[in-house]
Amino acid sequence: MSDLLDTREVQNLLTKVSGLANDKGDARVKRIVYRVVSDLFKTIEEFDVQPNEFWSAMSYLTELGQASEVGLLVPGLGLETFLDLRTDEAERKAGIEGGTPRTIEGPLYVAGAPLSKGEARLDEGSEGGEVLFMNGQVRDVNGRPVAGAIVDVWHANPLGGYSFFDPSQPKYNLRRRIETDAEGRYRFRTVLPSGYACPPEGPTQKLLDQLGRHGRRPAHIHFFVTAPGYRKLTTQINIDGDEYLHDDFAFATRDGLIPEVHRFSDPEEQRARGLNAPFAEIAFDFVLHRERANAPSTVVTRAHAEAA
Ligand code: MBD
Ligand code: FE
Repeated sequence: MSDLLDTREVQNLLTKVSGLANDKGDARVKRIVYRVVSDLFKTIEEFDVQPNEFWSAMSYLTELGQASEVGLLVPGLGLETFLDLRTDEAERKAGIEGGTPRTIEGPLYVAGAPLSKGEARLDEGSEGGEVLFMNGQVRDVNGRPVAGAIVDVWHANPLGGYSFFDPSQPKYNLRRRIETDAEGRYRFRTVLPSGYACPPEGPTQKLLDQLGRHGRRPAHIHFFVTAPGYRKLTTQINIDGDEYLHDDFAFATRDGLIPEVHRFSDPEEQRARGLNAPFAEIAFDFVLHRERANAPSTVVTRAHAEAA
């Protein structure tokens, strides 16, 4: 590689750029900016990046922000999964083991969904698709039920679209918060989601195309599970059988998060649930860890929409 990076001129430039030559500002930010800009300089050198290529990358970043797809490219590049792997490692070091595996939040959570006790219906009956009943228990690692936990659930409709981001859906469609009952139980009725596909004309898919990758996710259901005194669990379950189950562009599929889907095609069983078509049922329990001081909090502060 060239010696340009090692010249006094470039080294002085980096020092001044990152504010390391002054005594104001934030020391951690300065060190991180120094590293990131230095690494960019190195990349430009190593690949002999030409000005046209550089400015095309800057246009790309602008477009990514304008299309509100930063939160989509981040999981697509494995960055959100890497943050999870780091949290997993920190927990292992703190002696936290077992419990329901975490996986990424993704970009499509909306705060403030309707709250109910014990049970909820997530759809308004206008979705089509196959009815899904899901139920389970929130427990601690010692098997004790956690009453009063909040199961905050959100998922896509049978077309793979999420309410709020898809303005054709009702407010908070397929988004609810359910408080567990005295036995730590929750249950809900909804419709089976379909997998998600990145907007085909968007900047995320544009980069994925250049990487020879698709932008598809298997069908999945997201959860935040919280309870006072417990570590917040951010996770998802996948719908078994999906062709993208182990080929997720967002790298969120994990062992332990693919519950069995029970199918009910017997008309008697359908009638008993007030239905006249085959339906599906999933049982899934969430196991939480108690909060503790020696591990970083799992409460992640990030910008969320709130339905108007
Ligand atoms: C999703 O539904 C999702 O969960 C992620 C991580 C990325 C894009 C769409
Ligand atoms: Fe999702």
